[in-house]
Amino acid sequence: MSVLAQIAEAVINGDEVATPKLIEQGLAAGTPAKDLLNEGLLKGMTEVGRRFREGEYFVPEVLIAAEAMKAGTTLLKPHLAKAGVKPAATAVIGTVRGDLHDIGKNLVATMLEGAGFEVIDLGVDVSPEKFVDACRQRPVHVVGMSALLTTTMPMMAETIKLLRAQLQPPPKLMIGGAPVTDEYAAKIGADGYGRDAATGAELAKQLCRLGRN
Ligand code: B1M
Repeated sequence: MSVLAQIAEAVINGDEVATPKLIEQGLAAGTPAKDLLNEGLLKGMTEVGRRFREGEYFVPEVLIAAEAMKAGTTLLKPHLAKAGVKPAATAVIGTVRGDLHDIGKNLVATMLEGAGFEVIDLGVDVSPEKFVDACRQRPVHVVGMSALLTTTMPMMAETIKLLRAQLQPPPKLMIGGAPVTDEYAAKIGADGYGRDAATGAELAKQLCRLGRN
């Protein structure tokens, strides 16, 4: 098995020890950092996303795979920067004001990274103004809002309203979280709704017109 296939496999298996070792091995053998990222780590994470979407993997497996991917990307980052490899697009993500749930949001952030996005994670209890500020500091392609409470869902509507009023043109706007639906997304003027972390990342790619893996 090639080192790239082994890296993908290590991420799929959530092997936090083997993943960075294999990245080191690949770098030592002269494999371009970009290939180690795209054909190794991201390929593995795409498969994790597929398994999660199809019910073969559950939250713990995804979290463990995310740790393995993080161990690999930490090692790879300086090499990617040296090689001038830039993320395909930038995503800002956060749990909206009044809401402290972040397990799902963190999974979406991981899947977005796994899909090649640079992710600016604003954390929890994020005000509409903070979302706007984050988009003013850099070019942002997509903003993701998460809400787990029926009482904080209307905050997504307020955030969307402010983002659309303050940013011309506004980034693509997507929402998600257990109580959220497609109908609600349409009602409040979001560009889309992600049912889970994997479909959220796929949606972000579609909204930013990045190719499907
Ligand atoms: Co809270 N809580 N909680 N809680 N909590 C719920 C959500 C609840 C349904 C429990 C219940 O009553 N059955 C209920 C909400 C009821 C409602 O509004 N209808 C509830 C409540 C009431 C509360 C408090 C008000 C309780 C209290 O204090 N009286 C309080 C509110 C605090 C606040 O936010 N201001 C509260 C507090 C907490 C804890 C802090 C204890 C903890 C959160 C810890 C944390 O997140 N760091 C917590 C937890 C853990 C839950 C449950 C048990 C689990 C949520 C979770 O992490 N699920 C939850 C009940 C349940 O769902 N079984 C509950 C796993 C996670 C992977 O799924 O977040 O749905 P989820 O994310 C999914 C998708 O929704 C989607 O992808 C993810 C992965 O597939 N997704 C996106 C999420 N965001 C997305 C964004 C996208 C796309 C997809 O694009 C941007």
